[in-house]
Amino acid sequence: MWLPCRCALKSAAASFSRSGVFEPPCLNVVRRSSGNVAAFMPEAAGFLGVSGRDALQDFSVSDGDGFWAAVARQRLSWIRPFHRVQDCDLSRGRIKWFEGGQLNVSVNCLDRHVHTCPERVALIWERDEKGSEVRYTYRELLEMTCRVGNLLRRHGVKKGDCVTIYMPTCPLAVASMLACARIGAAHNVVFAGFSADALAERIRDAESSTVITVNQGLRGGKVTELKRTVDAAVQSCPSVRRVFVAMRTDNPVAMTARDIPMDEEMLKEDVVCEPAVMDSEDVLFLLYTSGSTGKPKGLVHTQAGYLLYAALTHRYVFNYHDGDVFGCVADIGWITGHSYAVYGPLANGGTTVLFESTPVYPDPGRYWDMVERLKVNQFYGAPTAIRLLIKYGDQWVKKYDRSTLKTLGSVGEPINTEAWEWYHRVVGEGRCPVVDTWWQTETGGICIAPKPSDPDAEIVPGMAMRPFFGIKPVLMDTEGKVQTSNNISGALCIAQPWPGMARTIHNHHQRFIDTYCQPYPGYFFTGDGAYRSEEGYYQITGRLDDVINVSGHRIGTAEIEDVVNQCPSVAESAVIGYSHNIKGQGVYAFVVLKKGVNVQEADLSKQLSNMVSEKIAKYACPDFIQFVKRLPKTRSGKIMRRVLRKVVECDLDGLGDLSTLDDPAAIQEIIQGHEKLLRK
Ligand code: 6R9
Repeated sequence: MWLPCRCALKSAAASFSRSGVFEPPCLNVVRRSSGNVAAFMPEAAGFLGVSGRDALQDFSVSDGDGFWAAVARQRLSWIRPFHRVQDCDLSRGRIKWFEGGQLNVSVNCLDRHVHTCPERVALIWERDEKGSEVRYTYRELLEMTCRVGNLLRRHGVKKGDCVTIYMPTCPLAVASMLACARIGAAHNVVFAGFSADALAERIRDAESSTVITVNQGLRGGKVTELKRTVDAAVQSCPSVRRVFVAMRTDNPVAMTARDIPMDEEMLKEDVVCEPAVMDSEDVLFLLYTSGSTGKPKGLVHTQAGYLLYAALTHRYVFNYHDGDVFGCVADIGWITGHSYAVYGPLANGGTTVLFESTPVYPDPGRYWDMVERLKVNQFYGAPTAIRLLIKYGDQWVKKYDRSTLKTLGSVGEPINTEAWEWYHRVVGEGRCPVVDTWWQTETGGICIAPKPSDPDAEIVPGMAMRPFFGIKPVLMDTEGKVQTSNNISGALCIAQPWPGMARTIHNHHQRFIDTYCQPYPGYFFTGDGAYRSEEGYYQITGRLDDVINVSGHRIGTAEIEDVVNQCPSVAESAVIGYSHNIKGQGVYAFVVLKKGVNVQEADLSKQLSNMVSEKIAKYACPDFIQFVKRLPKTRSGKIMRRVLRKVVECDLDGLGDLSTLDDPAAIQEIIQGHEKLLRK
């Protein structure tokens, strides 16, 4: 694997950022003082009459253009200034920010920091092997990025192409993302836990002709054959012309004519790479996520708006300051890794941790050992890991010095009160604010979180609470009307566009409109339900569609059903989520066999699990498979998932109105079968 080279031959930083065309970055510096708001947020210095965080939030929503223009001018470095802040029409799915503006995202994340502080650490790679972390300075990361950029260019990757990255969380993966941004290609990072079929589907949909991978992955001490998975995937991807293979372990792998040894070839490249001039609305990346159909959606994020939103939320939700070490333990294959392990921290000139391992490897003290060793100031993780660690006891936490911690973050799923309290009391010694951050792949960055808020403002356990700047959440009733009162639940929508939101679904703009813009015309529909408390705080109650959340990973029930239904013995299936005490939600599959099929249920269960793991990923495998004679359906043939959910939750009193059921006897059989399965 590419390691930092400690001797710089020449400066790789693009020199045009010194030309005076754009304002030099001046982060965390108060230029003009205008009351306490400017001390808190320098970008707000010009907002006359705005004092206090609440007033700033109000201003950011009521004068969104004024707010975002000021922030965009000051926080990003532009090659050419934008002439229009936004041109959006949510009802038509038209979202454009900072039109006329030109910039390069990699210059914003690297070159400008190399000019001011080349030797500052950009990345700390917390490798799977504990205690072997590697640091990369901004200069080194820029050089690595430039080499990858030149390599991609030399092999014909052009502006507008899409490069699929199938790699573990490591510096070369970050450099690959930034190299794409440098030369104007979009990246499509696919989580390295996805199977060959899932990877192939994403490569094909993204129309990638280039893939970047490693020989093998290493996670929790276990080797995964990533190159072999890519080999299998590209068999069904005729568009793929080249596969770059970097070496994460020392074990050689079979190379084909299509494969290019990446580390070796990078050595031949120059450390200077001319950045492409990009329009604000050019594509920065695609990221696939599950929806309520069987086909994952390639959400599209663009350059300026995404970067600005990731940077601003990183700075203010976590109260990140220069010199802090930011520890987001998410994999780069998810949006959290994109926004808070890579783009947000790097745009802010921060030091960010890349965590390659698991919370329990080599033992359940791994996170806190890392916090002590790397002197982590902000720790950002998932409730599922917290719940897992609670089971191992406090001693694994207390063994390590956590005095550097200032803020603790949670993301991916609702955090239950017990987990929140433990995180706050044991991990944070009761002195670190816990920020439960709600957001989605679609939103690009955090939309609701307890911070920023006044230092003494309350934080309620298990609640995301307050909208971020520029975010106006609304709750809709069943008729699609905005509910204005408090102490009420509804479908969570966002009433006005914000720079970080996804622009479309790759090649399926109509699906984007249908999913997010049509359900409540004029509003962005999140797919989540939420409750607004008496005090006006938001609490997310969960998905309203057929998407479940397993260990913080989204998966559409339809995707799992599609795989199960491919089994020749299966007539049909229904997959639902149920409450699981560690994973948040588990997967429960009801399966109807074809007539005349005579198989051992245990064997078939194993076969179906293997199929899900091979076609999607391990985390999507059902925890329970119940074979049933028929599924409860309405007379029009719709599976009544509501009823199945109640059976699995053992809430038989809550089965509700069964009068629309085609065959009420089906339910009795299902209840009995469920009880039998639990007794096993
Ligand atoms: C960032 C991320 C998004 C879905 C989202 C919601 C759930 C995320 C949450 C949360 C309750 C939180 N979710 N954060 N639910 N509280 N703090 O996770 O993106 O993978 O796209 O998932 O996750 O249901 O709609 P993504």
